[in-house]
Amino acid sequence: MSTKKLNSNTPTARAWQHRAGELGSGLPDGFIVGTSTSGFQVEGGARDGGRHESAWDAFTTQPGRILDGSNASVSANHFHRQAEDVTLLRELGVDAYRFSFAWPRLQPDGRGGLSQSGFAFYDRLLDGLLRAGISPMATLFHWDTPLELRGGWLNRDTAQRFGDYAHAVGEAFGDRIDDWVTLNEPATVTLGGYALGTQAPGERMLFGALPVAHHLLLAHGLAVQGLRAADVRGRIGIANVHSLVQPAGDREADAVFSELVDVLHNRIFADPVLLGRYPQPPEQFTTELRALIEVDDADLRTIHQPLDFYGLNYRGPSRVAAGRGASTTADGQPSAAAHLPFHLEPLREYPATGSGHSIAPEYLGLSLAQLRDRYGDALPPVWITEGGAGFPDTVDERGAVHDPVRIDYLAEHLTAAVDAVRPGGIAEGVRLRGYMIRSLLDGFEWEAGYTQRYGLVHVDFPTQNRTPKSSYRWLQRVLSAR
Ligand code: IFM
Repeated sequence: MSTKKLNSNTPTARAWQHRAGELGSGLPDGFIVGTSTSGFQVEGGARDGGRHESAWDAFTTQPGRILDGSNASVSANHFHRQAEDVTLLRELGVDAYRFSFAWPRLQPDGRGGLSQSGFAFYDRLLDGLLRAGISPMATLFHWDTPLELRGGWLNRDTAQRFGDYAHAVGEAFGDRIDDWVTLNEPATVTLGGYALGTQAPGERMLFGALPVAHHLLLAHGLAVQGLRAADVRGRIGIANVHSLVQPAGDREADAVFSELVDVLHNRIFADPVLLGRYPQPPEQFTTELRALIEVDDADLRTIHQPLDFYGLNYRGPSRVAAGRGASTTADGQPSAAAHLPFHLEPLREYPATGSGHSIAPEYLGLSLAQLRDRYGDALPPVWITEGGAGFPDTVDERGAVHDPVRIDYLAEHLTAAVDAVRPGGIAEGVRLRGYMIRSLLDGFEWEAGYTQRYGLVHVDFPTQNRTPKSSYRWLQRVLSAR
């Protein structure tokens, strides 16, 4: 059996399109539904208003790094079209919108005061959202590290710079933001950016990347302190990507590597934040993980700040097998992952999105249950801070985008999340606040360039025309049926 990658217009028999009202009326009272984007992925406006370069701008100039050779200098041009995009959000009927402040737009060199033009852009966005009755959730760091910060996240000083930036942004916007996310997916930055080199800045340090994880976590703690010192009125949390990890077979080595991947992908980013300590790695790997085991207790105290919520970004489960894999980079070269003594295997029993993530909604409930079981009372209320599906998408001859598979995906994941936390559900006890659908708009999908689209709204990049997909119309009906 091989994994079947779907396109969003693959015919589906599941007919969620017709059951929007049923889904909407079944959502619990007060359950918040929003959409999310991130600055680098949708804003464009690369040089407008004095935005300086980020590590991702530099990465996109390196040959072979981005699947279609593209960059994000225009992308969905949200920088110039924010008013139209807020109208799309209002007409969609969402309760909340998650966006990210682009660090090099607000603080071009990663230090010093906030730029006036950067401030003006987000000031208008926030006013527009509030006028439309949409609750803003703001992420402080969604991967666009200012290039001026030499050494990026290998340099401990970047954490200090981030704490200062958080404080300045908190002072500027703290009266208007309901929810603050310090970091988006420090695991992806560490693993993709520094361990494997598939993402910016492209380092291939394998276990040598672990200090990056520590500096990011320190940055999180300093940012929470910075926001609280700025007396922001909103709630504060972090968005971590969690993947339930299981061994591919019943060999002892599969189990050991599976535990290692769980530590590297999930637990080193959640345990210190929620419990104030790094996890114990499988004993075979204590040498590789020494950089974390031997950290100063004072750092752990900084990282372990009281949080108002915990964000779960969900893509799907992972299956781990012992032995080297045949992993390649965007341009088909062997990736650093090919040097590891284990590899990830696809879950062949599930179909996959165009981006290759298993469509396995039951694992969303299982991930919530795992968080509850691991962290118990230390787990604050939870948000699904990202959940959505990327496909190439197809525009039909009338200019419409029919994406029934995305509708199924969203319906089944929303249902799985809500059902999991109901009385008697597998994750009963988790206080689930809401679900942020990725994404409002198609945009720059990192190393995949523009080959995968996540939007509820299609963006024709040459003309910048926005066309709501059938998933947008479907979600409109779900939300109005509440
Ligand atoms: O688009 C990204 C997002 O920026 C971070 N989480 C994963 C998404 C899909 O790859």
